[in-house]
This record gives sequence, C-alpha cells and structure tokens, in this order.
Amino acid sequence: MPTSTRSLRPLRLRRALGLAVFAAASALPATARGQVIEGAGAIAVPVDSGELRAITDSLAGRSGKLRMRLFSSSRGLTIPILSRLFGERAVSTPGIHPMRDSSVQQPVKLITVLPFSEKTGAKIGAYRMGFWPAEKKRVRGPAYTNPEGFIEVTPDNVDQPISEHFRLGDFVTHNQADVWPKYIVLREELVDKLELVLAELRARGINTAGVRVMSGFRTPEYNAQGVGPRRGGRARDSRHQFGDAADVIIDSDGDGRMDDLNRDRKINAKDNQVILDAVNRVEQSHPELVGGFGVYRGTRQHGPFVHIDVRGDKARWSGAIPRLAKGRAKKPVVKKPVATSTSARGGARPGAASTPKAAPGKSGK
Ligand SMILES: [Ca+2]
Ligand SMILES: [Ca+2]
Repeated sequence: MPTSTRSLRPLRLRRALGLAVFAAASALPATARGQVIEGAGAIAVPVDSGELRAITDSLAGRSGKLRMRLFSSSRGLTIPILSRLFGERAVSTPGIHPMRDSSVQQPVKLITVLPFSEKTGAKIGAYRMGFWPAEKKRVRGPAYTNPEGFIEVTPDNVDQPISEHFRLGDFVTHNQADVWPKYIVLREELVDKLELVLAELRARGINTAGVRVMSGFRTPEYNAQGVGPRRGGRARDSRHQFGDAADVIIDSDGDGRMDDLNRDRKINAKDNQVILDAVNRVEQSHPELVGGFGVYRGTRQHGPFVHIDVRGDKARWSGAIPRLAKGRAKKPVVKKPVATSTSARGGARPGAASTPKAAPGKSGK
C-alpha cells in the first residue's frame, strides 16, 4: 500500500516499491513523479519521445545493462507508466512481457513475478522449494522476510538475457534438472551490481566476457542440504535463498577456473582481491547496493571464486569451504576476515556463506 510504505525502513521501501517503479518514476518531472507513486492509476502520465527515451534508459538500471525489470502486482499499486510501456495485462499477469513500443532501441522486458502465495506447502507445481526462514517464524531482520514472488523459468525462457552478461538460467538452483517449470527468486539490484562490477573490471583492462555464475538462487530445500561445516559450509539463512547473492568467477580464457586477473601468472586469492577492489568502488558510488563479499580459495575440487550480494549492509570475509574427501569433511579453514559486518542481521559468516556444488562452467541448469 502506498501510504504504509512511508513508514518502512529504506531497504524495505526499495523492496516494496521495486526499482522498476523508481526507475520509471525518477525519469519523470518532480510533479509527475509524485503522481506516479501517490496517484496510483488515477492519472495518465504523458510520455513524449524524449521522456520515453529517458524512462527506457532508466529502466536499464544504474549499469545501463539490465534487459529485464521485475514487478510484483501483489504490491497493490497500479503504475500508469508501466501499463503504458508494457500493456495493462502485463502488470497483472505473471510472466515476461516485451515493451509495446517496438521503436525503443534497447528494449527492456518486464517480469511480473508469480506471487509468493502461489507456493503450496514446500512446492510450486512439481518444483520443490522448501520453506523460507520466515515461514518457520525465523526473521532476523527486514532482509529476511519472505520473497515477494518467483520468476517462472521454462525451456523457452531459460536463455533469455536478464542483463548484458547474465541470463535467467544462470540463477537457477542446481538440482531438479528434469522438473519444469523451475522457479527462481532474484533481485535486480544484484544483477545491476554484478554488471557495475564487471564494468569496473573492464575499465582496468580485464576481459569480463567469461563471467560465470557458479551458484545464484538456491531454494531453501537445496540450501539446507549444505548447511554446516560438515555438509558444505552453507549458511542456514544464506542470502542465496533471497535471490540477492551470487558466487562468480571470471573465466574468459575458458579453462573453467578464475582468470589471472592481476597478471602475476598465478591463480590465487590475489585475483579475488582485484574483484573486491571493484566491488568497493561500486559500493562507494552506489551505497544502496552495499552488501557482502566473500573470497574463497581454490581447492582440488574448484578454483577460487567470490561471493557477491546486496544484503543491504557491508560484510566482508575470506575463507575456504571444506575439502570433501572420501565422504568426510574437514572443518572450514577460515582466514582472517577483511572486515566484519556490524549489522544486527549478523549476515556475515566467515567461511560459511556459500558453496557451489557445480563445477565451474556448469552454472545455471
Ligand atoms: Ca580461466
Ligand atoms: Ca593472479
């Protein structure tokens, strides 16, 4: 409800209204901006070609690289500008909707998410999700409430780009390979941040074409299978369940491991540091995208990788996931944290935030 959102905390406000609304609204004159949020459907927002261009540019996100924007009809808002761009039916019908105006040079699609209420028990249709922490009455803070909804991923849309470098399939949980449709939770702030980090790396001469998501969204059920140092080192309330975390590598030479980003002819934690430097620069420029960053050393099973999220407060850690050998796991090796979060959410758990199950290069499916 538009009136109640005024009292929510900034993070909650962003999540409640969604960046699509902000992006569209922020491109309008101040008077129209107020009308869009408060006038909810009662007005027709005039859009000339200049304004349309400004709005569509804004829909491409801070990075300018987004190709889809998320919208939840369950917010109870009617957004005239979205209806105008994508059609009345698009804002009320879950699915992926193209822009109606085919003259837009870099069109952005609208994803209207399937409301969280469509989940029945632990499943949506035949796809197993499990239960979010809030469904178990465990809410550590505003960032740990139930997701607003789900993106339905089908064989037809799994390869659709959600931004310049990422497609929907990159964020799908690594199990239930034969079950369709699949469902993911994804926050576009994460994708926007990843694109901004890549832009920072490219500005320093690094080829980012081979960026790979090793682990994006994880269903609570899948995440629970790896919780604890002896089972995979995942955090119980991992941000991956909320669609705002990704474990990534830059592998533009295609050997399945992190590239030599600092050009010292070694592949090690120093290459992760190059990405951390880029993340720090992005968070400095865009404080609203602040979040967690974890660096993980390579093991025999995988090379080094990094975890990036937009949890809403700063967290840094460095560690290694447990080495699994002959069915037994050692305790995670935790290196000294770079810095730790002071948030009441207690989000950072050194060495226990993420564990990609798939080998590099097998992301997505
Ligand atoms: Ca490589
Ligand atoms: Ca190196």
